Amino acid sequence: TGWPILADPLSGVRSDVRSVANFDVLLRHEGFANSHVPQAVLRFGRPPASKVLSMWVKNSGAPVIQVGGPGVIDPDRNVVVHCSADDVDAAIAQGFTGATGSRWAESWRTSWLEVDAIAEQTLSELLLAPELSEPTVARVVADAAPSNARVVVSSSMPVRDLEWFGGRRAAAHSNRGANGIDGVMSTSLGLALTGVPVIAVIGDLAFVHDSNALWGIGAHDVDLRIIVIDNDGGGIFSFLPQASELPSAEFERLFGTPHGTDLCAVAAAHGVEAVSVQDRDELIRELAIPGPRMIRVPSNRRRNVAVHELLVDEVRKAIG
Ligand SMILES: Cc1ncc(C[n+]2csc(CCOP(=O)(O)OP(=O)(O)O)c2C)c(N)n1
Repeated sequence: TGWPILADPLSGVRSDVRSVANFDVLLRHEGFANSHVPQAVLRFGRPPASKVLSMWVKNSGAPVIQVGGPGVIDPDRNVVVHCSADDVDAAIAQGFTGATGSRWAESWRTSWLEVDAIAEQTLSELLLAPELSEPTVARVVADAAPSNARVVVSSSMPVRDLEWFGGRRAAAHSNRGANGIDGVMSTSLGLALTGVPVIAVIGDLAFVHDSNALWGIGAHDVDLRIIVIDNDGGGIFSFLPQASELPSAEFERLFGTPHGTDLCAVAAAHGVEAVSVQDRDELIRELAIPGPRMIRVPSNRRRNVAVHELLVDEVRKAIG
């Protein structure tokens, strides 16, 4: 139809040439966001994790046509029509072509894809740096996961980092539900029990929350490779205003919630081999080894915010 497709890693269409993978970072560029305001939004399934995207759609006042379910997913109260994918197929079969082929449609989509390509190139180069960061982990997983492997990302930052920095190849499963961090190890193990290699990318709190899923893992022949991003607490909260507005001790007690758990020891207690990695190449090497294994990536919550800001800034500069 000529409409740009803003595709998250859970959509399965992210690698399509018509997809815009870096939509979150693009929409943080005020000039781009303001000059690309939509008149209507067709949304398949539930919204991506990006708050920037949902606010941009909401503020545009554009009507949202939601395709598929489950149920009517309408957190921003802007869904005007709910229909099924079959309804869309039927409309196309009846000759609905939208603006396909029109000069307007082509230039609209191209204006997205050109800027997306700039963002993609900028991020790809920056994320090649040897230092490990949480966005780098997302990009490495998207690019270096074996082609037959499935990726599972936990709620909180892993699902967001894959969406924002994972690039075009990012594809994953995630229990989105109500953003719960629970059950991620169990989901990953369940998927691995189907016989496919699984790479689980999970925050330290989510890992600790469901580490019990590893109980008895040795009795199963599973290739489960667990990447735990260990920033010792809830890294997502450092992006919120309370991170700077509360006294640091109070913020840590209420939001950061550091626990100091020795995560490699937790894995070892379940008979799962565990290593800590220090740089990008080491992560790539470890990721190639079949599981069950755990790879711990040490991180720092405050530095993580700075890394995100730097990446977004560099893309902003590259777009101009
Ligand atoms: C079951 C459940 N309990 C609590 C929360 C609230 N919560 C949202 S994000 C978060 C922190 C998660 O920390 P971690 O898994 O280490 O990921 P990070 O934020 O560091 O990416 C918490 C506790 C939740 N979403 N789900």
